[in-house]
Amino acid sequence: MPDDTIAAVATAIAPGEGSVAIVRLSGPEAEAIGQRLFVTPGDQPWESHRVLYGHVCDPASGERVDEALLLLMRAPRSFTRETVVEFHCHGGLISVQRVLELVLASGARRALPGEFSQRAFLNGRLDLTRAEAISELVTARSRRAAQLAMAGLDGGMQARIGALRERLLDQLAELEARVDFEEDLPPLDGDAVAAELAAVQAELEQLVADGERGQLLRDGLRVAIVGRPNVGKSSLLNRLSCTERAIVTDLPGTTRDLVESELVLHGVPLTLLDTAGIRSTSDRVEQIGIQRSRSALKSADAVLLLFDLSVGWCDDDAALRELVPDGVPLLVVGNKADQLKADASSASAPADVCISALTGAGESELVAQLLTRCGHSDPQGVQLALNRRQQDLAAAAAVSLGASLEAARQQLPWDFWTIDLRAAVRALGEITGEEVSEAVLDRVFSRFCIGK
Ligand SMILES: Nc1nc2c(ncn2[C@@H]2O[C@H](COP(=O)(O)OP(=O)(O)OP(=O)(O)O)[C@@H](O)[C@H]2O)c(=O)[nH]1
Ligand SMILES: [Mg+2]
Repeated sequence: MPDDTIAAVATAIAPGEGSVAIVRLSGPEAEAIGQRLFVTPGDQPWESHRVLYGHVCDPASGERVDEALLLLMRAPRSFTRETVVEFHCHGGLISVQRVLELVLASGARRALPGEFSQRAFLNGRLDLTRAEAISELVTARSRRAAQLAMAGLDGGMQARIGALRERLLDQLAELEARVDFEEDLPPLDGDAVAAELAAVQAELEQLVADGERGQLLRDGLRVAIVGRPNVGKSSLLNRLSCTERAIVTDLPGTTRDLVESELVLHGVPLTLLDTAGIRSTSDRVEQIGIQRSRSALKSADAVLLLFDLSVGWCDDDAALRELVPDGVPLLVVGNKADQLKADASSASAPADVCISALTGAGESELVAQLLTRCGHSDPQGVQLALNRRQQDLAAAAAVSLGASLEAARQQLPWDFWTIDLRAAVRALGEITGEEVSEAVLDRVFSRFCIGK
């Protein structure tokens, strides 16, 4: 168990923003440090789970550094199950940093990312899936991602994985007993064991597939809008993001640099990239912009290739389509449908969807097709989603179960079944945190933000 006291600013740090900032301490010295630095007027009792009003003062000079509230939560009734002290200071950068410096000068150590949560885990306050869910909630970029994180925080993942692990442990116990005391025990029905292992394996595979869809809600997508000059790329970016983010003119070559916009479509966080129209040009600045368009096209998670319906699909559009890497979802979008003459339907031939960035026609069809191509077909379908780490472990467990089932199929002795079954149990225990090494824990928590 850690025996030192850690401290960090627990709230977001951004210049000039936020009205309250919290400096959080956890550990055996937290209360003593709080008493040393906090001066309270009047007769306020220093009690746990009470808010005190006062000033944070520099004990060396007596200078008042900030007016603040202090919250003391004595062990074990705190997030970390250690004694926690929080200074609720005025927001802004300078005074909060000074409060933290005083706390550090009084004997606390700067907390590593996720170290408060790591202590909560080590002290049995949280299981690993809940701890990870907290981090996911903090970093969620869409409401759906936050809902998934909350499902994990409510213990849904722990219960689900824990139950599967229990089922495997039951089978493992039966098998191991037969390895040692076969003749003293009633015979074991190998088919029933194999059926149970196969059922757990199927559930794990389903969880991995759901996790893949959940990943989209967590990580979001980078979508590049590319096309020849003047086809309406910037107009589309502005329409989808409901802002006048990018400059639009009727001059080809208006956009010279990448323009990014963050938005959420059907729960999926998107970074939309408007790019310079691709053509051959002697303009130096435009050439550099076009180079950036080409790299955006190659590195994006998905590409919207725009062309102008009033001009029609041409060889240059076709050449651009060739640049999109294999396997990257691509949607060919005909724009300026409002200018398309009724008798010119051939112009729209290669288009997956026709829109007008000017009027908004076709926009919802475009969004629906884009998300479908990126694998987001049923936004409400995923209720629980494993993160990457958990997915890898669940997939490894499913593979181990496959090996056990193979031993079953070949009717090998019981101890051959148990080897891989034990590996599967261990992998699930690594998800829930019941069987996890310190190195893995350090890696998991280091991805958290500081102060969490
Ligand atoms: N009629 C019509 N005009 C459009 C539509 N979309 C864009 N435009 C016009 O087309 C012109 C070019 O639009 P932009 O959005 O600047 O085109 P772009 O593809 O970003 O052009 P570059 O930045 O030069 O590559 C502007 O005059 C827009 O108003 C549309 O759907 N219908
Ligand atoms: Mg543009």
